[in-house]
Amino acid sequence: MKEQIAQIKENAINEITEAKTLQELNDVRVKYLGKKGELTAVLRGMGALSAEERPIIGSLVNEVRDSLESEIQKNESDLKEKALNEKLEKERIDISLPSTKMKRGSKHPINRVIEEIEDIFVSMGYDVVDGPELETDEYCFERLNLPKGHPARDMQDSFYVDPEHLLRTQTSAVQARVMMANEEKTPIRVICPGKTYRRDDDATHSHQFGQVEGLVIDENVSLADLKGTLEIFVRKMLGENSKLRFRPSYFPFTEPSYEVDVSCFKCNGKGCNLCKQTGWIEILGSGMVHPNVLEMNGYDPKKYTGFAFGTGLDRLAMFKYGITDIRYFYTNDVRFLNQFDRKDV
Ligand code: 2U9
Repeated sequence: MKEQIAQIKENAINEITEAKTLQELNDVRVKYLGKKGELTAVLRGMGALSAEERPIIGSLVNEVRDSLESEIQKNESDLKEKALNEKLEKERIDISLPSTKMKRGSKHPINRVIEEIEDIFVSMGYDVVDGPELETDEYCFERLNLPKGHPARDMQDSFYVDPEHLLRTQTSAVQARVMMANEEKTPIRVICPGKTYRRDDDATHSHQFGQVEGLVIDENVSLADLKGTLEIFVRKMLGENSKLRFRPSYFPFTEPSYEVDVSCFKCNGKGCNLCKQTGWIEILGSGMVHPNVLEMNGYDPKKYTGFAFGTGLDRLAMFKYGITDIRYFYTNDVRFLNQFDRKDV
């Protein structure tokens, strides 16, 4: 029996060494050590042995099984390493090959302007607020001191979807919503950028355009606060040497109201084609919030005052980036957009 075991061991070791693949190695394992394997069969036949022989043969079989196991393990790790090396060799990557060029997008100039405005006002403690583009007549007009039949409603030919709903003509509706939503009637400091819609569609006007409006409400807010705020904003946005000029104007939601000009940043106020030789460019509308608007939106005009302002994003972007035709913003010609690649991002 000892010879039989020695023979099994010799055969098994030979076959283990000769196994070329993990599959072949596993077959050898099954052949000798599996349930129906040759070595297992020896163990099964031990019942026929004498009581003295049994432990001797038993420990011999265990010894052989251990050495076959370790031999298999050794060959297995060699084969695994070999397989891995072959795989790595097959999948070798040539890192010196040129890469596939990825086309990077660039931020639209209008979005750049929005982000810049947001940064300026957030640094002064303002919140940025959004609202619906489809508005009610109530928030777009009524609550802004524009009752039905008010002549200013004709000024802004609007897109009505039904008698009570329209595409917002200005973002002011958002500020009215902020005022109404503030149940404690605490001070407000917000800017509201967004898309607005009017029935213009000639060469210089688009039916849809970007706007940002601001609203501040608190005790003792004065015209000086409005002027100081707009001065900081314009200087940060268009250059530290910008000068502002306030011209009296009319808006239904503010009283007094002003149109705000900035000294031409191309000619520094001397007069050029950009400012049509006037030295000034109109960029903002503004004013002190009309007491009716405060009252209609739940703020006591005896306690509170406020200022508001609004500007067109397209115009600002045109000035800032020297763009001459508003239509470039909306045709999405990549040659135009590529000029604003992500150098500063
Ligand atoms: C509330 C109270 C007051 C917002 C204001 C302007 C002046 C203004 C226009 C400038 C160019 C829009 O894009 S544009 O046509 N805006 O001139 N907007 S004051 O006043 C408000 C808004 C909301 C509750």
